[in-house]
Amino acid sequence: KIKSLALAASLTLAVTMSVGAAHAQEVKHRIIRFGYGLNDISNQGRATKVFADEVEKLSGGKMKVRAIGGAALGSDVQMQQALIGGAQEMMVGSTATLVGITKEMAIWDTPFLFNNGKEADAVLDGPVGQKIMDKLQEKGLVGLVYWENGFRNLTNNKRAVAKLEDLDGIKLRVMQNNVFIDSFKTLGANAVPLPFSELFTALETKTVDGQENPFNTILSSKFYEVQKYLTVTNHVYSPWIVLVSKKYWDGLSKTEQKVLMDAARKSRDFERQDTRAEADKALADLKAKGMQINQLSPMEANRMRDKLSTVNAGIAANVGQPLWDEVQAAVKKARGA
Ligand code: KDG
Repeated sequence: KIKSLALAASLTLAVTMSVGAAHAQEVKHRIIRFGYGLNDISNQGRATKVFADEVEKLSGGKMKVRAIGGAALGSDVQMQQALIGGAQEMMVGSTATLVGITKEMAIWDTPFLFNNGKEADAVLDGPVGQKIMDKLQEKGLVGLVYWENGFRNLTNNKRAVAKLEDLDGIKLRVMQNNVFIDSFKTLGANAVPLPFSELFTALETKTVDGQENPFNTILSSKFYEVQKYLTVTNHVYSPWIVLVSKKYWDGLSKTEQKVLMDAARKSRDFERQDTRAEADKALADLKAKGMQINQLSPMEANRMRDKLSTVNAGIAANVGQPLWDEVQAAVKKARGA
């Protein structure tokens, strides 16, 4: 009797396990709405296409990514809420727009945190980058990978910004994020938070005088049509982050999750290369389009950096000193110091 009970138990176990395993490996027909803010011809659009193609390939054509650019599904903040609620499956957007959900994301807004892409990759893809990404889960979002938005530079219509004082009174659109608002207020500009989707019109109608974004975006979003001066400031490195709705993610099989993760990694590697190649020649392109370009002198960059040290203290207080220290240590390590 005991023997048959044990047999029944082990049979039940075997059946449960194989059903579980089948379920874990199952790949269903799925349509994934993947939203982003820039247009299709941007670096964001190109990498989304790589992601979509890879998902289709890895899933044997069962999982299809519907890429929806140009903020047609809403601004970053609106899409994040749709993901949390389960009304949209995926998106890519700025980490800066996530700070209202996960305050630790503000660490990536630290002015002059990274000197180059290599440092950014090492820290973002390393343990502390993962730790910050994982904090999104308790808020209903799953971060897969960081992409490169890039080093941000300043454009405006008022004057060439050669020194700190030239920023005085310039009405500058910033992302909807306190660190950006504080940073530019500290530097003397009149910082106006606006979603990216409203930026071109705000520049065109002169609601704001200027904005700051990587060369790639100034080019792909045609800001050169409505902005005269470009100052190479490289004042902060912006990451993008590829997100999945946690509600959606939790309903996927292990195999389906792996398809998304593998495709995200592939898109990340493509995106960083593509973005850097474009950034390398974008300045010449922007000049050819008629923008007047100047470099911020190292002395003026240092004056900005000094002024912004109060902002750094605020970020450290907000995210917690231990996390701040961890990121600083990771940067140091990436620098080989
Ligand atoms: O959806 C647009 C975003 O990806 C955003 O990151 C672009 O850097 C950006 C900005 O200035 O809003």
